[in-house]
Amino acid sequence: MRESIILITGVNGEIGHGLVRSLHDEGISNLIGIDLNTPDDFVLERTHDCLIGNILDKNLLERINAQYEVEAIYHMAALLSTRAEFSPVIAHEVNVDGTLNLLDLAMEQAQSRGKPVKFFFPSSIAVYGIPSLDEKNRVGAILEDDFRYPQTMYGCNKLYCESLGDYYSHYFKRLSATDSRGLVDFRGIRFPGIISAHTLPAGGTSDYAPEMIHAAAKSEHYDCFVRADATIPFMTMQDAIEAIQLLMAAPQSSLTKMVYNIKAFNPSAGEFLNKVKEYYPAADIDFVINDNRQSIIDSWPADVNDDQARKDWGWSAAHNLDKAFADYLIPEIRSRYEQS
Ligand code: AKB
Repeated sequence: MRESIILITGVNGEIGHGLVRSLHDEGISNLIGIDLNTPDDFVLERTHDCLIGNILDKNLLERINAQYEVEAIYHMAALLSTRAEFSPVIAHEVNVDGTLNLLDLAMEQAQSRGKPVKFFFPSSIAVYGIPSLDEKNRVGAILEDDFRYPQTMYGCNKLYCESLGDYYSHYFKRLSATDSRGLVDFRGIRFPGIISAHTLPAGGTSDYAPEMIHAAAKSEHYDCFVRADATIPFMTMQDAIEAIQLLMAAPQSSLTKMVYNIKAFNPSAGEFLNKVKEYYPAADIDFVINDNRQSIIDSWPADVNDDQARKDWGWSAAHNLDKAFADYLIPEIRSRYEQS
């Protein structure tokens, strides 16, 4: 008998850490991680095993396929938006070919088990591309079907992978004799910027918010690379993980979309800095604008409409901006830096 497992790719990344923390706290002990780098002790102590390797390595995925029964895949590995602009072809390989490999693994597993494999895909507000700042300010909270004209390689990759998820769930090899519909149970969330108290992001364009608060906590200088009026939605890592768990637990029959918007709060960078200064009055933060990164933020929505996630699977953020700081970021960040 093959051992039954839950697979997390990019397990040593930000959301990987958050997921491992929460699944482990729920008592789930059959987590297998994959990461390019050896995960830190936090992850190693909370997983059954971690495989060091690349999701582009088909031999590695074949070994997993042969050795385990995969119940669910949380596919978190990706190159984020800023990093992807420096290496678009590599980003395409990792973000698209890597996702294709994982969807294929899910399909093979589902076919051999004769039951669906749940597949969680973290999409992003980067799938949206609003042509001008005037239009961004005018349109306000946008729906899932609006403005899907991404301006970054990462956004293009995420949008295409949403379609691949739809293909694997509903139309896979429809000309063959075997009916594979529903075997891959693909569920996605278009995340806003995520702010964790425990980890720092790497290579994203929404990184300015988490970087500001962590720099202030460590009494370090920080140059914020977007203007004070730059506005996109954000949420805490706790809320992001809660959303993944809620969506993955929802009955398939209640889902009307494959990929959902969710939101929590959407301060401008200036408003976020003011909040940081309420807790760290000496925060040493300047605005030193990088026009190219700013233009990416300008193309992303200032707000999204998440009514469908609320209706279909009961989504609602626990943290608005005030609660994010008072109940989560400040207490956890303080204890983190006091310990180190
Ligand atoms: C990024 O900035 O690339 C990500 C995202 C918004 O998906 N954090």
